[in-house]
Amino acid sequence: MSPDRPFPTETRTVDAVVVGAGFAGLYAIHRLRGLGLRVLCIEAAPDVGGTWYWNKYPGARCDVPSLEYSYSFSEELQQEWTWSERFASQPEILRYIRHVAERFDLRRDIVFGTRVTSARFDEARKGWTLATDTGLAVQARFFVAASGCLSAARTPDVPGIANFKGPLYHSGQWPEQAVDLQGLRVGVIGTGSSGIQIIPEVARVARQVVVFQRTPNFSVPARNRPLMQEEQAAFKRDYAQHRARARESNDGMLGLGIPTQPTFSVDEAQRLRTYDARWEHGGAAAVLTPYTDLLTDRAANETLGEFVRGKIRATVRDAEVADKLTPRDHYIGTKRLCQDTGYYDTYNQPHVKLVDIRRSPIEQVTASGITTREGHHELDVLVFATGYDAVTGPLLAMDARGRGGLRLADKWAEGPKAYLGLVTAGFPNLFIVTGPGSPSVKGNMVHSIEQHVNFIADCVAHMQAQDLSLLDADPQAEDRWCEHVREVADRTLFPLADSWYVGANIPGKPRVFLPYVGGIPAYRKTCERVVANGYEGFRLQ
Ligand code: N01
Repeated sequence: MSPDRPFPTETRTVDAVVVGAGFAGLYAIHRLRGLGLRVLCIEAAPDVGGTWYWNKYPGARCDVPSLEYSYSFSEELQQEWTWSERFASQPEILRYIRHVAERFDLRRDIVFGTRVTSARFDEARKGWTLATDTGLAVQARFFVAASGCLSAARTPDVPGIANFKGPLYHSGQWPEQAVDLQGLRVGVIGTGSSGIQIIPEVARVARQVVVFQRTPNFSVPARNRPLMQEEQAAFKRDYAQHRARARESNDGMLGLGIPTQPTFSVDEAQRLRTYDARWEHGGAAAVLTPYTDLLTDRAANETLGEFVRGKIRATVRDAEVADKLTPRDHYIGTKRLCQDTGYYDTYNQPHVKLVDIRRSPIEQVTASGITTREGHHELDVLVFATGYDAVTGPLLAMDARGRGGLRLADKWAEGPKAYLGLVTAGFPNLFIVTGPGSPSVKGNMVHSIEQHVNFIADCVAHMQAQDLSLLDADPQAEDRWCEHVREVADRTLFPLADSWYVGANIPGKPRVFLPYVGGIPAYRKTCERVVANGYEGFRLQ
């Protein structure tokens, strides 16, 4: 027996096993318990929080407004919790999630510090057996994978990495204990959303910061600020209406309203005034949504891309550095648009250095730093903000085997297939929360999580009421859905970018556009139609 698959020392039998105790897993426990099911949740971390437990890096903050990035299922909860800032910081979101876990008494059904090592479907028992790295085995009729979309952190295999003498951190596995970077020389690899949040914060305390950038990214100011008491109270008075309105937008967020005009329906002067106003308002959602066609029309997109490039040039004093920071390889918004506080300005500080590793690639990590083609950088600490094996990575890591021993990794060898991003044919009674082919990362995650968990709980309730024990996807319905997801993506500029949305950041990962970009309202209507038609596309018995 391999060390990561110890013999079971304890076997527990429940009705539903949930993997992950982040936003998705916690709500799944709550809903499934409400149906009278015995539920057990398995969580790798020592606490609840998921993404918001692991991403404790300096500057970690949500890019969805806090009043919207929160559960809507309980009116009391949304009324009683007070947010302190427009965009909540990681510690505040973690406090909120802990509060939810206490308030709904969820912890008693969670085992912490336990990682799933395998999941097997058993035809005779019509259920799943999950093995874990602690020896705990769990048998359950239903398996709910709430393991997150951005939870499989990836540290690239840079030559010599093991030789580095100082500490090395990944943004998504930040240690529990405070990391003191005061007076140190810090190397940061990666300039995605995480790197762009980390770099200004590290620059506040470090003696020197060296940023190793492979691809420049677009970023827009967050314009975070404290939330005024009266503003919050006013929002809460109409909470239900705000939530309902947000559900009608493609990304599940209020933003500045749903766009109605195409880009070239207004003249350039008017357009620039609009872009400027949104830049001043702050937030990626506001900047990306003034016009209907910014993510479908190349020329329209370029007007916004060029506007942001102009902002970079106007902010960064050294023209050569500004040029290195200017993205030209993708259409704005086709990689997740970053949102920052003082990112570009950070490069005006004399102790912050930008190394373009496309021009001067990293040759190796040594005991004392990083050597690129152009020279050696002495460093005390390395920070990897190098991203994730997104969406499919956490699911494949559980080594799920469905009917006839079919491995999920084999079924998905050419790319993931899932009906509505919720279920995958051949893996009965397995539900995926925000899986591939659902809106998931293309909008307000908390909204999509609630919608998926409600769908799952309603489906389980339907099975209970009808005395059904097995649910699977019809492979043809699954194929049609995957084709639809692809077609919808192909009508946009998204698939053109080498982003994690298509798996381009993971060597060898099949290039498949992972989320559904048809918008949250269209997706929700499809789910509602599926249910109204007696779970069309599902096989229930
Ligand atoms: O990861 P990323 P992230 N050598 O994959 C670089 C969410 N999020 O953790 O572009 C050198 O976006 C890579 O370079 P390149 C959000 O959805 C949200 O930053 O592949 N560099 C890139 O610069 C986000 O999109 C917030 O050329 C290497 C970076 O590392 C998602 O999480 C905050 C490399 C990775 O960027 C992931 O963001 C944080 C190598 N071998 C995260 N490999 C909010 O604001 C990779 N890179 C809410």
